[in-house]
Order: sequence, then C-alpha cells, then structure tokens
Amino acid sequence: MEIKTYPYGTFDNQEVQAFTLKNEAGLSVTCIDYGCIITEILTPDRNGTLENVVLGYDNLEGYLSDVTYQGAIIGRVAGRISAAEFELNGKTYSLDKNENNNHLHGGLTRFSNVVWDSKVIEEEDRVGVEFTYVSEDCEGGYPGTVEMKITYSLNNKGELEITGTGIPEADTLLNITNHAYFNLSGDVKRDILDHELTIKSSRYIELGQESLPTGELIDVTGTVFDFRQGRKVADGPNSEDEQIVLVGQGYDHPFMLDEQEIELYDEASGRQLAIETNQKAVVVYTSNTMEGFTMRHGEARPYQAICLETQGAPDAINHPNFPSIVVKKDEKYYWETKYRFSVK
Ligand code: G6D
Repeated sequence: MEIKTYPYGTFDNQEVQAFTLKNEAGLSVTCIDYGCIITEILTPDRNGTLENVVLGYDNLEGYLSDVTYQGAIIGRVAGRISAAEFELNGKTYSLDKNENNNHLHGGLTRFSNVVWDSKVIEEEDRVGVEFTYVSEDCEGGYPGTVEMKITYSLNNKGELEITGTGIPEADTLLNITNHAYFNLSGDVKRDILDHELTIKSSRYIELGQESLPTGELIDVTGTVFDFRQGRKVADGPNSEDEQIVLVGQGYDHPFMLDEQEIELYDEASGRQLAIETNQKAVVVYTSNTMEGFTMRHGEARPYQAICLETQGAPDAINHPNFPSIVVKKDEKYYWETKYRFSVK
C-alpha cells in the first residue's frame, strides 16, 4: 500500500493538494481536497491493463470551471429542493436558488466547491485521506453549524470505502453523495450504453417538471427501470418511456433500494464495480445532456458515463412519504458506500 501527496494548484489563495492511494495490485485512486473530488481511478481489465474508469480533467482549472459536479462530494443536500425552501420545527428556511427557482446539490457555497482540510491515513492494510470541513450556520441557507468528515480509504481487496459523518449544532438537513462518473471501458474507449446495471429496487421516484420529484413511487415491473435481473443501460435511452424523455432521453432517477447493493459490469473489458451502501436510495444519471465542453478524454458527449449517487431521496424534506433527511442537534449523521472493483 502506498499514498502520495502532491500540489495540485491553488484556489481562492488556498493550496489544493492531490492524494494518490495505491494498493498492491496496482489499483489506484486519486482525489483532491477541493470538493473531495475523485479525479482518477485506475483499475485493470481482464488482461491486466490499467486504465482510468472515471471521467474528469487533467488539471484544477478543469474542475474549477466544471458545472457537472465531476467526482465530487455533494452536500449539504444532494439533489433538488423544490422552490429552494423547506419548513423545519415551524420555521421556513430559504436556500440558495442555483437552478432556476430551485436549490441543487447544496447551492452556491457547497461541499463540492470548497477546499477541505486533510489528514493522511496509513495503516498496514489500508491507505486513505480524512477530509474535514466546517459548514457554518446558514451556509447555503441551512441551519446549524456542522463539522463534516469525509474519509476515502483503499485496501488490498480492491475496495474504495467512502464514509461521511457530521454532528450538527442545531436541527438541520444532511443528505450527501459522491458524484463520480463511471465508465468501465477504460479511458472512455466506449460509451456506457453496453454496460450492464443491476439494482435491487422495485420502485423508483417519478420526476416532474424541472426534474423535481412528484412524490409518487412507481413500480418498476415491466418498465426499463427494472434492473433487478440486470439490464443494459441502453434500454433507457432507447426507450420512449415518458420519464426517460422528460430528463433528456436517459436516466436521472432516484431508485429506492430493496437491497443496498448495486452492480455495474462491462463485458468487453471484464471490469465489474460492486457497490454496497447504507443509503436508502441511489440516483442513476446517464449523462444525458453532457456536451459542449472538453474533458481529459476529449469532447464531452451524452452517455459517456453513469453516476450512481447513493443517498437519501431527493427533496425528501418536502415529501413526508420519503424517508427523512432531518438530522437532529448533536445526532451523528453517518453515510457509507463501498466500491469494489474486480474483473470477470
Ligand atoms: C443534471 O439532473 C442532473 C443531475 O441529476 C446531475 O447531478 C447534474 O446534471 C450534474 O442537472
């Protein structure tokens, strides 16, 4: 196991550091303390060829101008909050409106666009980084100061484990996720339409205008949202389902998890990603509208990557039938997702 730390640029007069974690099989994960962004994951295909399986940029400037949350930790609240408003304990809170009249992915100052403090983790069977950031009371419009800790750790079993903890100083909302864009073909050789996705989920959340949840949970049976037995990602973009059309001819939907496991497989390379999480939902986003800018691999195009954002339900605070994302004063919030890379 090894970890390397090196300068990655400056932002807002702050030094940005990069960290490369590497295990004995050569699998490596690189992240930066700006937004806890994962910039690269090198994994072998079935022939042992190490290639990158996440989208990103070659430098900090790319991430500073990025508007797609590439690889970042999202918070305080992932997803959209309708009308950028919610009520808690009889008080109405107004959040940053950073997408039309709504609030998206934490607002203007958010977990993904600040520099976190960092501490290296070096143990016999794992290496990692612990990132810390104090989100002050009223940041983004959210009540209660909360010190967030995010850890990335890599072990010799090919597992990247991400945890997130926070103990708010007042009742507030917390619902984080990681926004990595996966493409298991390696160095974006192909798009993700041939990837096979398995999600043990019998219900997904219906979306309405502006991709806001309607509050309805839809049975996946007989639809292209049924991933319980595995399904090619292409089935969605190739479908005329009105929910697929609504979000730009692909998936951008939250799935309520019956079992907290997800699997992504690319038969051509043999790469497999198994995800285990303590979260109740996963948002599947197939980069439907990603175009018009340049990334590490070249021009960004739709369906070049898939996001599997494990989290609570979006806009949960405004839908009493969704699991709550309220975290009480002095209560410990705990988010955990494990990504296991292998080949078959
Ligand atoms: C689009 O609707 C999608 C979001 O789900 C995604 O997180 C974002 O692009 C990057 O707004």
